[in-house]
Amino acid sequence: MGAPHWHILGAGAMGCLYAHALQRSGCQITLVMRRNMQQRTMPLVVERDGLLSEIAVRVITPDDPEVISHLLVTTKAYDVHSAVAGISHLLAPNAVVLLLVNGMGLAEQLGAHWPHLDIYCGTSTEGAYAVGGTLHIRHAGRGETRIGRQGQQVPPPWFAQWTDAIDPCIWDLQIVTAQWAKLAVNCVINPLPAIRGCVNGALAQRPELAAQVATLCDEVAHISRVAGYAEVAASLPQTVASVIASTAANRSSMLQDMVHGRRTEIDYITGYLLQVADQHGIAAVHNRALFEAIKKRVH
Ligand code: KPL
Repeated sequence: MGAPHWHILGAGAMGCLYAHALQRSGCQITLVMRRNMQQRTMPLVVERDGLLSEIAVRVITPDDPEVISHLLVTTKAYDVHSAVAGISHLLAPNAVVLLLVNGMGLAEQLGAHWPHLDIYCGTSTEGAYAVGGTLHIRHAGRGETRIGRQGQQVPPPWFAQWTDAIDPCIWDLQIVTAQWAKLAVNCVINPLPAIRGCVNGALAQRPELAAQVATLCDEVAHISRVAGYAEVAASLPQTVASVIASTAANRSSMLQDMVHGRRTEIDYITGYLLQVADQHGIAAVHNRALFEAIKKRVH
């Protein structure tokens, strides 16, 4: 069997990063863009350590006659459902759908709506952001990609191509725990700099912010423990400290969304945490206050 043809929905920084890596490793890649897009190929540029690498990537729109067998979704969490609905007529029966998006619970929502789809989840700690130009991104920090489906021990055949293309790419038997670990870090690091308008590094440098980080970590760790993620809870303060250090100069994605007047992913990050807290009767006052403060600014 040849390398699968991946269609990518969501040509933001992460979508471009994966498109570039997969195409360079020999996969056929197509970006699914908006209906008014005229071009059929586009240059995609990835900047890494000051070096530019450009590829030409194929582009289609939902109006094109196409059958999608493997779909990578890298949209914002709140766009997943409507974006998949917009191309559902192109999906092969039993198409593979890999969700590499923030937040949790989205695979279950898609599965309930489209039970025939073969859905997998992933989470990534790669750092990348758009630098102007339509498909031009800068790789800001090396991380890892974890992919899995809760309870599935053996990776599907297509996963081999991912390990060739992405270094490191890990088949995670506990993908839900990996997603929760990312969500827990995001609950602390994403909204706080968004409200304070600072880079991530300020959370360690400014004493009042460091104190808030500690309070949030305690609360998120408590919810994590009660929800069954004791290991995530135990290492949360160290994980948060190391993510702050490795992304010190970065502006969190939520801050960038707020600066550009865009909707944020707060409902899928802190909002999801609060749903779990509610299920367990935990007040989560600090996360709730942050959630409400973000909701007041945009949305
Ligand atoms: O993933 C991130 C984001 O900005 O979305 C963090 C971990 C907060 C790093 O900036």
